[in-house]
Amino acid sequence: GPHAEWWRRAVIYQVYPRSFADSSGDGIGDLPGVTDRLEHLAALGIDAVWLSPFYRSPQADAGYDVADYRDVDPIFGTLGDFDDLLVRAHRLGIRVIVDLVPNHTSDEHAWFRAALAAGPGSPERARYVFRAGKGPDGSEPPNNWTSVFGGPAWTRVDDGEWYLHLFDTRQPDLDWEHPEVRTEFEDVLRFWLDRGVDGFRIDVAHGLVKAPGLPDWDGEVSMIEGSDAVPGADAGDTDLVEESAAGAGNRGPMFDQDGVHEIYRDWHRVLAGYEGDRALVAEAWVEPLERLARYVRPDEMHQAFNFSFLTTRWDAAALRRVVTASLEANDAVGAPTTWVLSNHDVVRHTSRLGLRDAGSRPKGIGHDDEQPDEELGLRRGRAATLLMLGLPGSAYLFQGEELGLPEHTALDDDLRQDPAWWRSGHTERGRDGCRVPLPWAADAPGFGFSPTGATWLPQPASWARYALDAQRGVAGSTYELYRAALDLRRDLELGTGSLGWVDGLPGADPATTLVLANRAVLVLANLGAGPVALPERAEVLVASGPLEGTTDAVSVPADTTVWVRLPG
Ligand code: TEU
Repeated sequence: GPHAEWWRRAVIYQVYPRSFADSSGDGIGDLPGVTDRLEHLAALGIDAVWLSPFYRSPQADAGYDVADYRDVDPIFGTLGDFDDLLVRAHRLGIRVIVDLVPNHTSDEHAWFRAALAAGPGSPERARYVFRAGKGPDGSEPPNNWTSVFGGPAWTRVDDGEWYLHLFDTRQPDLDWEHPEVRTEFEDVLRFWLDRGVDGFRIDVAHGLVKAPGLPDWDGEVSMIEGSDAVPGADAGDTDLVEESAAGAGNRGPMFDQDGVHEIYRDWHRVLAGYEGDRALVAEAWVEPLERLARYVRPDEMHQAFNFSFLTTRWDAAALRRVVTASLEANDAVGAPTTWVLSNHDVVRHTSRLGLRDAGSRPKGIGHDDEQPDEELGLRRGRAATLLMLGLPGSAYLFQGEELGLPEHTALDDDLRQDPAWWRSGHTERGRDGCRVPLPWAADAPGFGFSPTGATWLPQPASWARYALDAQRGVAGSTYELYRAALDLRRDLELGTGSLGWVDGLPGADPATTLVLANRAVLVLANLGAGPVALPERAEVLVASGPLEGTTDAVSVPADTTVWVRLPG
């Protein structure tokens, strides 16, 4: 039917429940808050939502530390609230993807509590990665791995054994060689599939299987600054992130082991047993793109996040290379490409693009750091979005980007909650700045996030201009830009189109202007300093910002993207 393999072209909106909308008044967003605002999402024109974790959790990593995979945390509501959300979303034609966190559990998960109680050598410990320490009294960690959040990846328990945690100490890694771990997660998949979810976003999908013997390793484990956006480019390439040499970081013994694919083949079969095109999307910080594409081979996952844009500068040649490389790598395995500009782990793209090096630094920004130029960032952010939405494939949006929200860069340090902030010894700013509660109403306390005005993180006073009610129906607003683009993208079927680079458009310097054709649409992104003239009689469908010139001679100013239809 027309909706078969919907995920190939879907625009999927990430809801971070803690910060989307609060119905209870405690200042923390919840599932009924999401349900109440589903009409906003339907009006925006997205195809699906991905809900970040709402399961029972002590919230040591904002819910990515799950204590019970089959229940909703009381701060977010109840299972009944989840069922309501799902029914209402489906009625509005919105699919729902939930987040599955299989690499680690919470330290409050029943299995981990049992493992602590049972002691060394017990079957309970075998579900996790417990080891004896090194050194005469075992006081040295079993190997030299460090946690993604900083510090050693091992913690010692009272009886002297150590357990592995690639993330926080409160997120013990499971042992995926253990058959019970495998059956348990297949059951968890079925639990949510039976309730009617349309798919799963698989957290740290490249991390589950570790190299046998857990060998020492001297590379970086950090996920973000290690990304080399462009496969095959040499280290001297100035378009690239400086740290690209650290890219090998993701291929250490803790990530992207061949054995992980067997798990996803099993899961593929589980999903295939259900009607309705359920989908799996891999969160795998893996490179190069050919290596990432292995996660979306025909019998594995359906999508993988393509994080290339997070580390690519605002540079026409660099962007063209990553777009081409992304499409090629996915075409080779018959999977759709995905595009991502923002998510809950990185600096919002409007702020990345407002920095001097324009775009390539997705780590946190603090008040002492270089501050983004908010207007420039917004302008480029809108241009980047219109470029992304003009590409074939599936696109992910992070809540608030439809409002043009910037990163909150002036949070008081004592309010920061991200474990990456304090585990790194404050060398990382952490991810709180992109997780600030959304502004819905310009004049309400807390910008209408909660009925009481409470917000779990403070919002900058300057956010009134970004509130939904300040933008809805306002020509030229970021919200109306997203709406128009999503509308056109759907009508013109750009998601299932194919890309052709257009060279030699008069006046468009390929060093600074990207020009591509997708179905009937020509997408032109001007990343240069001066205006680019549009071909005569080109019909402008949508523009990321104001255009210049007269009706007969339209030109596209710097840092602006347009979609046009050519005459004839
Ligand atoms: O993130 C995976 C990951 O390794 C990075 O995005 C990481 O969060 C970042 O480098 C830290 O600075 C996933 C989730 O998206 C993230 O929110 C969780 O914290 C993490 O897994 C652990 O579950």
